[in-house]
Amino acid sequence: MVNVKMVNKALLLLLACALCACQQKSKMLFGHQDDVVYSSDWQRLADSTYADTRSCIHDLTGEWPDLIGFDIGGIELNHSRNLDSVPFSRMIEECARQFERGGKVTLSWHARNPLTGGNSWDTTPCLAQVVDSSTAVHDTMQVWIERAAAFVAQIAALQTQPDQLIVRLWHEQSGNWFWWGREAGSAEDYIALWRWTRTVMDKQLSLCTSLYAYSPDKLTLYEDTPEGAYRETAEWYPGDEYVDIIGTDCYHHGGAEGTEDYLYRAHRQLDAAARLAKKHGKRFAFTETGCESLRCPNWYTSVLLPLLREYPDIEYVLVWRNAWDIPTHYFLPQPNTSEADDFKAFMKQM
Ligand code: BMA
Repeated sequence: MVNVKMVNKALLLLLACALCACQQKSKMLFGHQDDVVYSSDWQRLADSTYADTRSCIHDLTGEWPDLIGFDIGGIELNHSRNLDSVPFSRMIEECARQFERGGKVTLSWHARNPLTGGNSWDTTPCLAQVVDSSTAVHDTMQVWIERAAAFVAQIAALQTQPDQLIVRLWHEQSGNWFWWGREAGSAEDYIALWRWTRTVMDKQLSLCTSLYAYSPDKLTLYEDTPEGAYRETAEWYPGDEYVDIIGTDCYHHGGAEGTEDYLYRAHRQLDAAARLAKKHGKRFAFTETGCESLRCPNWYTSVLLPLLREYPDIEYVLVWRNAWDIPTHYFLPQPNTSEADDFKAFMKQM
């Protein structure tokens, strides 16, 4: 005879597990670029030890960040510091600490223009040459990708848990501000660059693993409809074998008056990325966002939070850096300000 009590107990257990799984799934991670190396009024930019680690998010909330973003721009030239003066040795130390705490790291790469040697924003066209294996620019790029891959491999090897490292390659290609942007070459060339980069990285990472993220920005190539946005997002997609996470980058400009425009673009882009992610069975993220100088009051609780609530499948959201070198270029508030209270309230409700 079936013991009713036991069946009830088993059902309750199942329900508890299901609830638990739901709760785990809905835990969206929050990240900040360069969170532990500087803020607008402090710097930890020496090649030093763990002892003086500090974090913008920890200063605000008392908690260590779920996710930290770092940029490896400069590694291609064997520089000792990245384009924002973060020593690569320091980056490695901070990644190790972050992984030990159980957190995640996302890497981006503002690589220089391999044709001119100018920075990422030097849009002198070069993409077709870069992917043409008969050119000298291709040879340069091969060396650059190998250097980047060797550095990424060092970081990947520090992971203490699966899926702690996310490498976001050739981001914001839908814009026209980087040399790999959509005006600089065809979707075919962009995809070739992406696949080549990932292939070299995979080889150097060997047994270590990383997740790879694809993240367009503004979508203006086709008609301003959900279909047009999706078409552009899908056209530059490097392919299922190469991409693990599909996301988008979208910023709030123009203070409170810019809210409507931000939400409009964010919806378009998030909808397109979510649709592509679903279709291809990929993870989904809000790979970069923010409101510079927090010019829109209570931005975190009044603009970002309601937006995120509409997209429970977003795995993580990353806001950009609190630059030590540009006073107005910050995306997290300073502690002890009204905006800090807003951010704390946001983090509690995330
Ligand atoms: C940009 C700005 C730049 C910075 C670059 C790489 O969005 O923050 O000042 O050099 O990212 O971090």
